[in-house]
Amino acid sequence: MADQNTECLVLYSNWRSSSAWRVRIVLNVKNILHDLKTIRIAIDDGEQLSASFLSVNPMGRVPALEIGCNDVIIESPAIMEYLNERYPLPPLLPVDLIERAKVRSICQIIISDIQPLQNSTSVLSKIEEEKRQDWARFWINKGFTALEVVLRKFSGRYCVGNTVTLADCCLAPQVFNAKSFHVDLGPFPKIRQISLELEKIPAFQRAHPYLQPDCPEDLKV
Ligand SMILES: N[C@@H](CCC(=O)N[C@@H](CS)C(=O)NCC(=O)O)C(=O)O
Repeated sequence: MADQNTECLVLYSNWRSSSAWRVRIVLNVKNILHDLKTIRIAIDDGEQLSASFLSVNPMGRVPALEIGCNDVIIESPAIMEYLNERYPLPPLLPVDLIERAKVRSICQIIISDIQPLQNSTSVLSKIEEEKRQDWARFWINKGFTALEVVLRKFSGRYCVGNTVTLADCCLAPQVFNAKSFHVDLGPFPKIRQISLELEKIPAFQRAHPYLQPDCPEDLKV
């Protein structure tokens, strides 16, 4: 597919951010030309807290998408939906309204009910260091337990039916996070099966943290 851009896009990203990773997948699936600005995230002195980045996203979080000279969109669901509407091919939401709602339900389980509790630097920093892993594992397990039930009803080859959707763009990074926190994926066969399918897709592969320019050299592939 040819690049479909008519506007200049800059994604503020971080190699390890699963929220930015969702958006990177959407950009890749749709072959949308863009530049990356990488933001170094750290608890106390990260670039996400700098005045210049706070002027881009007052929440101090990635991702943010700059569009041309005047517009910035923050929050990954808003960015993904914008890209899906602005660059319709291939569509990442089904036509059928119920199917669309199913996709958005899965996105929200991950975006609202799992990721913020386990991956946001500012949240984990409020928990004693030795308790952070257990905390993260607890919330991922809770979310994945529900997600496994939902996927048993909704999924085909991918999260909803047999076509890649925004739900898949959210699932792949969340499975990576689960593995980094050593969550036992044994009880989640559907999640594992879909994740294996997603790993085969080049657009998903190219968005992987270990291929990002700001990934530490010892992890780069
Ligand atoms: N609701 C936001 C969450 C973004 C988010 O949590 N980003 C994390 C990285 S995955 C971040 O920038 N954390 C910096 C911090 O918490 O200070 C979205 O979906 O875009």
